[in-house]
Amino acid sequence: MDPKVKAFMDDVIAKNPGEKEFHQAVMEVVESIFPFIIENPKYIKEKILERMTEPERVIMFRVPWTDDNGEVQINKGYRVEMNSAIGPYKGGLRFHPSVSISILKFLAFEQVLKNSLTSLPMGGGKGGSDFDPKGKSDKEVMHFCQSFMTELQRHIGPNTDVPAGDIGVGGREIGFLFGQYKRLRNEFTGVLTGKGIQWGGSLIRPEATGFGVIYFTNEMLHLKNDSIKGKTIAISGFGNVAWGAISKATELGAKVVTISGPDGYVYDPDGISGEKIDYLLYLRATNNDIVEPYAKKFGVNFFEGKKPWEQKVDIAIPCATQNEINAEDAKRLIANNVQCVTEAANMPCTSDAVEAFQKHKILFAPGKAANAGGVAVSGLEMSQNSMRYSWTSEEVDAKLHQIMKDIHATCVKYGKEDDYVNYVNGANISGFVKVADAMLAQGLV
Ligand code: NDP
Ligand code: 2IT
Repeated sequence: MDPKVKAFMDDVIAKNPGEKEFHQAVMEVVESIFPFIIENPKYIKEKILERMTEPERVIMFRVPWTDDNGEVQINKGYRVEMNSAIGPYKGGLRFHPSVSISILKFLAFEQVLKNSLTSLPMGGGKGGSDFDPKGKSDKEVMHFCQSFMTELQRHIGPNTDVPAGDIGVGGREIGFLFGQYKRLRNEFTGVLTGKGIQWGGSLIRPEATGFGVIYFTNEMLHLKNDSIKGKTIAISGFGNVAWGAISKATELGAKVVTISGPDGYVYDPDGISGEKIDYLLYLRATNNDIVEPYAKKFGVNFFEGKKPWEQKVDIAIPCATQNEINAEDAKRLIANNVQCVTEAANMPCTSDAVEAFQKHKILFAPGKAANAGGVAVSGLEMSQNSMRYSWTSEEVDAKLHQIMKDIHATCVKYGKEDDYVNYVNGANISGFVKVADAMLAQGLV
């Protein structure tokens, strides 16, 4: 490792002890942009990287609520307002028992660069709670969301900070959060995205992340005079992002053969299409946890406690959570001649897995580029709210498609190496430049 990178990372680790996901995310970015920064000393002189790795503000709060048995429950609530150089803080809320300040800082840091890549004026933030929506009644989720928003509302606003969904936060939770914000503030504004379409939401927002992932994958393949049509795909997870990616991949003629949950994965050799995609939504809405019922219903194999990366596929698209593809998984995928790996989740590949894919010249798309379609359509939702107007599905989808093509082109511009596109470098450098230049222009704030 370059001694300057090491010194920088030692400092980040000393200042943020124990936050291993945050260290991992920063390291990945710093390693890839350092050669560029060295050539542009203005960023070093003004300590742009040091400033970008320190959140502008972190809010932590208590979330008390009462469960259906009348028992008092206490959760932790957070919002990391990472960077507002190019727009209001923007990024999702995650409700999952694993949520910690380290995970939210890594997500917020990634979000800053991702939002910059969309070309829309959005800064970066992330928030959430260690609350686990699994097994909770609608009433319990509502009580939790109302308590969470009672505190969060004083820190956010349509021109300040605009949260959205992430793991464990979908349409139901956004509804409860929005209702409470509106009641407390007495204003109907675009303070959250991912709203229902009857009350200010954007068409295509639920599908946007998954659609964008597939548009990006197709762009990478087009550059190789190939396309997604006829390809076999392994997907992990079975949440919002997985659903959108499966729908679009199938529409474009690819075959998705796996989905997974905490219980294991399902292998469906005929491909997940038609009523099977609808069944995913049903499964999510009803048991919200395991995928095994899919295998039983459609008479296919279920592999308990295993990950889908052991199957032979052309494309792998991790759609669940961070660090779900490790070096061992990468080795198997490579041995099975995987052509392309697209990160749909945030940081689903460990650093050594990424290194292995790049070493073998496999098309590899980092999450901050490939999954930017979700937040991009959130940005379009903000525009529609400001205009008090709504675009049709076709209009939003066309804008999303163009944004994904543009992100791909930018990554190629900044990441092209002789016969390979290093999409990690491309995304990190191009995401960084816009934010860094805005920070320089705005002085030491
Ligand atoms: P959902 O809650 O809809 O689905 C999450 C999926 O991941 C579920 O299948 C869930 O299974 C699984 N999962 C979550 N945590 C873990 C864990 N610790 N171990 C194993 N499996 C886990 O979330 P989304 O689909 O919205 O998000 C999926 C990923 O995509 C996340 O990384 C998110 O940050 C990222 N993302 C989401 C965007 C969006 O617009 N929603 C935009 C860009 C990225 P289970 O719940 O059964 O544990
Ligand atoms: O990780 C992400 O980009 C998201 N969860 C979406 C954020 C948003 O504001 O739509």
